[in-house]
Amino acid sequence: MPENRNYDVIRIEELEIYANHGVFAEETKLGQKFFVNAALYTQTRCAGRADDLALSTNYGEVCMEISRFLTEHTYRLLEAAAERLAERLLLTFPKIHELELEIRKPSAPIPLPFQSVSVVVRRGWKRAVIACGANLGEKERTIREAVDKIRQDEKCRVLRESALIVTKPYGGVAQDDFVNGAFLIETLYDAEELLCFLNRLEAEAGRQRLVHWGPRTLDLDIIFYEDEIIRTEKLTVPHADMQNRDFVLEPLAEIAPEWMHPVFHKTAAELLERLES
Ligand code: A4P
Ligand code: MG
Repeated sequence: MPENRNYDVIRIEELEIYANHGVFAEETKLGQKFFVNAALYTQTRCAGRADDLALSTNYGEVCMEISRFLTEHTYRLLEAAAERLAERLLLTFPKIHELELEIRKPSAPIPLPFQSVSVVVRRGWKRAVIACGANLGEKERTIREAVDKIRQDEKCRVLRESALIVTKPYGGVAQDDFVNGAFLIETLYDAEELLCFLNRLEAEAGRQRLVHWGPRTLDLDIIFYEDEIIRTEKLTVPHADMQNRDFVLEPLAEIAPEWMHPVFHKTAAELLERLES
């Protein structure tokens, strides 16, 4: 974890679309030709074995969606067109795990001889583990409501949920017992966007930040985000203290025992075993 699946590719080449993207007024008024190339990373084995389109992604429908999207919208930048189109395709076609998308603009207003300019983006569903904790109010219900909200967000899919466990407070602040758990998700948010989304859910649950490590209605921490190592002012991933917390490692080992910690190079199950010994 993240699973090292071997993805197959469905490729679309040089799909021609007449649309109105550009910075200049003439471009948005008159329009011009764009060409789209896409590599859709997916698994085709089942569809291939069964010879059944219902088990695959229909490239005809993908082409129609690309055409519809690029003609219905007007963006100043190719970057914006590519970003939004990539998101639309990932949300519309659930079997596409990741995609590479190129939008080419051979008639861009450049007063020099050139063949084409293009923007290429690679976007996809990312795996993350979120740990949750609550020790104020209706703890279990607050956590279950938060997981439901995550499930309802179109940019998140909840893949696995651990059991919720009751734990003694850790960190030296005298307070009520906690309920803790963890869940495995796939998301289109990057790590910072995911943190913002989780902070919003904490606020909606009535979270007030009064005492560091103190009582809270809801705490949602990012434990892992793919195998990324992030150290910014706002975010430390993997979570900085996870290796010392049985209330994180126990649920984590239940839902993702093989997930390799990218700094310690130990699996979740090994980290739990080391803490318990
Ligand atoms: N932040 C940095 N990295 C992350 C990350 N990976 N995930 C930043 C989430 N947030 C991250 O957190 C402070 C800031 O950490 C955030 O604004 C974010 O930018 P906070 O939740 O606002 O403040 P806090 O609760 O005082 O700190 P923290 O670190 O979330 O608390 P902990 O470390 O989660 O500890 N005992 C038991 N048994 N069970 C518990 O769940 N929880 C705590 C809180 C103490 N004792 C506990 C439990
Ligand atoms: Mg937190």
